[in-house]
Amino acid sequence: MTTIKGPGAAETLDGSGLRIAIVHARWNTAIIENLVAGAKKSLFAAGVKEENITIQTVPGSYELPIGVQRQLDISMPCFDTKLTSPSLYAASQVQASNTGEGISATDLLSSSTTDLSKSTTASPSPKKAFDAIIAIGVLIKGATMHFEYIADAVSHGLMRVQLDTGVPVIFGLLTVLTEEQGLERAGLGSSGMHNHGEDWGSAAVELGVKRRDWS
Ligand code: DLZ
Repeated sequence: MTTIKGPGAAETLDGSGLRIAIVHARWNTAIIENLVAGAKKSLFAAGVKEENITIQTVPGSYELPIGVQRQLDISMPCFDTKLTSPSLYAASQVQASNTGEGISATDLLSSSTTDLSKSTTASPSPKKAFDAIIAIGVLIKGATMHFEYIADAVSHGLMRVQLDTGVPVIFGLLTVLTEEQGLERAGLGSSGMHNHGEDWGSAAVELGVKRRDWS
């Protein structure tokens, strides 16, 4: 059966210079593994090099936002988890672009020599090592409200990380009512539904390339 759902055709993009991180939960591993494989398939098809793909795991989907944020922490010297304020982060970016060096937000606060009023340009730091991050998890609804709370928290957490840092975070969280729905969306069902991980890999390439253009 044909369907109108899906992202539509995108231009062919060259991902050969991109660095992509995948952070995935381990709950519902059989489904997760295929979703990760699908994402990697699309990354490779776009030319992303294996050595430029970092894979990190967390126990469950609830840990995805902190897992993603920590990937960015280690790649962005000017981002300090003690100070997650976007405005302070932006200020540290200004400082970094003026001095040519990364500076932690903590340094920024404690430094008596920092004078942000002299800063006129706010170009993005070149120190963000990842062009995009794919967060992958599978939440299967149970008998309690657990599912709703985690789905809501993870959605907002991942959005917050990407808007606070400017690094695209691809939403690879399946929120399914049954195990079968999860298997179907990982390309493991009998209906012939495609592996949604492939869409997420393509989205990471598109956003990674576009983010460089937007910078
Ligand atoms: C506890 C739990 C449950 C019941 N179900 C899922 C699930 O379907 N998918 C998932 O990714 N994680 C689940 N978890 C684990 C939580 O996400 C989290 O790892 C724990 O509550 C510890 O913080």
